[in-house]
Amino acid sequence: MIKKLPALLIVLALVVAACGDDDGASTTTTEGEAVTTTTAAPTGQGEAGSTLATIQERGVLICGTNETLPGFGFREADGSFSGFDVDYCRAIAAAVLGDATAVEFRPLTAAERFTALQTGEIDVLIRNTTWTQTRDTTLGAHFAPTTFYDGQGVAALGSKGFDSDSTIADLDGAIICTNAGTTTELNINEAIQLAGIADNTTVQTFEDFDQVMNAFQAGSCDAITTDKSGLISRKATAEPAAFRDDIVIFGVTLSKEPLGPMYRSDDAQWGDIVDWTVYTTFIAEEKGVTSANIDDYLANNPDDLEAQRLFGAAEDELQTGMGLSADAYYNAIKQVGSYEEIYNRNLGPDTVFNVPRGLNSLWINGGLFYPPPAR
Ligand SMILES: N[C@@H](CCC(=O)N[C@@H](CS)C(=O)NCC(=O)O)C(=O)O
Repeated sequence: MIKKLPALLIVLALVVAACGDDDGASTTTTEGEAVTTTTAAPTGQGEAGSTLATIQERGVLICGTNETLPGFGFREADGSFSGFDVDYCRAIAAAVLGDATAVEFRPLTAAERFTALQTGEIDVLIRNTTWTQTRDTTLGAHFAPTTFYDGQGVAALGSKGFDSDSTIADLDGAIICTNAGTTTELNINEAIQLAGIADNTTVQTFEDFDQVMNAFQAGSCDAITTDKSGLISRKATAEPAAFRDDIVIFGVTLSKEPLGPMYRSDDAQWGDIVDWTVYTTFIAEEKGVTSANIDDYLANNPDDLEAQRLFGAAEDELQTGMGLSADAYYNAIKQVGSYEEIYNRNLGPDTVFNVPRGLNSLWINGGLFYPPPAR
């Protein structure tokens, strides 16, 4: 009990900070992130190494995610969750619990997400979250390898004279809308200043992106801005078709937005487990291993010692040393799939989004994914 008291005080300090109340010790950035010099220690699970034990005891992974971003994190009409980020929650559950369905999805807005991670309300945050220096160094958290390389974009309506060649300077006098608690908000404010249009131009923020889209559709916003993946997702699912077809995404990219899972930094074992779940999806794609062929692959490729180790079929496997079962990453691939499968299922050519792989390709295909060797 005595041991728990400081943790409680830290939680309270973070909650106060997240609500924007500057008490001198803690401050919030315009992203709504709790930034504190003395209370950044993670508070959720206490002892290092205990996240895994907590999840195993609970029998369920609690994954913070989006519920309003089709293709990444979305709550379907029947209450189920879908999306690229959601599948990474499932892959971690498969690795840790042997069951990709053992996940409780906790929908979070951008402004809520970091407090939920810090207080231990969630085990991991996978919600189109950009890896930045502030978030990496002041929130008591770390990032897993990037799963989606993105960049910030802007969209407006063709009927108002915009097209894909439009620039930030063309937004002089406009109302530009986005959601609060994001890197987006910071980047757009910098961009309008650099374009010399800040005096005339308004950046308006909303709690979530559904509100942004509603205001855009109602004509209260001249332009919207967020990660380009988000713009593609929102355009593809906008109704009615006349509005959807009128939305144009500018060619310009305002920033780098490397998106990936985020976890508390007090528990290195947990961080390794999440990191290697991500690497395993890359390695599986490198080898052409899929959920459908993994058993045949292991049976037919006894000389691929790396695969035999990573998927738990060899004596010198490394997963048990990480606190997992030997077949942890076999389960992740068997039940959820390789990076390519996760990508195609949610964003690929057969989906309404059809997002080109671009930077989100393996190094052997000209992209940025270069997983370390599993040895
Ligand atoms: N990647 C950026 C932006 C994340 C973000 O919140 N994006 C918006 C638009 S793609 C979103 O997810 N909106 C859904 C919501 O807030 O409910 C960040 O980490 O700050």
